[in-house]
Amino acid sequence: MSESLIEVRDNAGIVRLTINRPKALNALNSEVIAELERLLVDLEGRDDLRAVLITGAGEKAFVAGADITEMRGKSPQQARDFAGQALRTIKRLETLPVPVVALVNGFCLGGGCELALACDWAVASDNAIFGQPEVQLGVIPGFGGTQRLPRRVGPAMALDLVTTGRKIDAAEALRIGLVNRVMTQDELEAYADELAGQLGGNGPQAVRSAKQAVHDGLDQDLDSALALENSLFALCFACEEQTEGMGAFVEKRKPNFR
Ligand code: CO8
Repeated sequence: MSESLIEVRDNAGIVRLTINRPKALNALNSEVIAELERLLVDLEGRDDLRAVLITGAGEKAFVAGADITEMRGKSPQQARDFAGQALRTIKRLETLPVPVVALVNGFCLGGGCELALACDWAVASDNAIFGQPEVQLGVIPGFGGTQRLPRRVGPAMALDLVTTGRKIDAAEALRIGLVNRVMTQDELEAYADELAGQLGGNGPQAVRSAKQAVHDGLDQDLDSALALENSLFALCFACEEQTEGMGAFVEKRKPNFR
């Protein structure tokens, strides 16, 4: 039986997806993207989902980009379709209702960097290398990089990276805000458990609402976004979680969120 292109591990609703093409440094071809989309459609419908972690197989690469061998012979229309499939899939990842975190365990280039940018945050191993080198191949980022990178690191730094195609190390990625934390490969491996511990004690619906407030609010002017927060905050008081969470505080016990 052929090995799955994406391995799935589920620890009490903390789902870890591992892109599994280590021989091609986990490059994204249309099969990987289609499998990722199928998995995400399943995850979208799960009420017990708490977080999604995405990483690459092996110790060398997160994802070294879109698959250049597959892309090189495409016509403009085929390129548009291929990028369209990836854009749709990456958007599904971004809009999952729970925190989505990239565990960047090595090369994170081109489409790999664009995948990481669609995650709510990223943590990187100290050997990780980032970049949008598409101009060196005669193209531009096509999986959202020209739009999400400036929103994450600001337009000047994004333009530096997408026009020079230069690669940066984990320390620089941390400095410019592309990743939240840098750790060793071993620590990165343990991060899923750490996250399970951190999220496990929180109200699951509150975590979802917090993500929704940040994401939806960023697309709005400040006054509308503050009104959105106010509505979502009020809605918490219609949930059992708020009764349990605040009740537990007053009774000096740990909350038991269901
Ligand atoms: N696509 C296909 N195969 C790849 C890719 C890739 N992106 N990256 C690495 N591989 C393969 C190599 O060809 C090699 O295969 P083989 O063993 O069969 O020769 C294997 O992975 C190992 O790679 P290397 O031998 O090159 O390993 P090195 O340690 O020497 O180098 C690098 C590692 C620096 C990461 C190097 O592999 C590299 O530069 N890779 C390409 C990085 C890149 O340019 N990425 C951007 C791709 S373009 C993109 O993502 C655009 C997205 C938008 C597309 C729009 C749709 C049309």
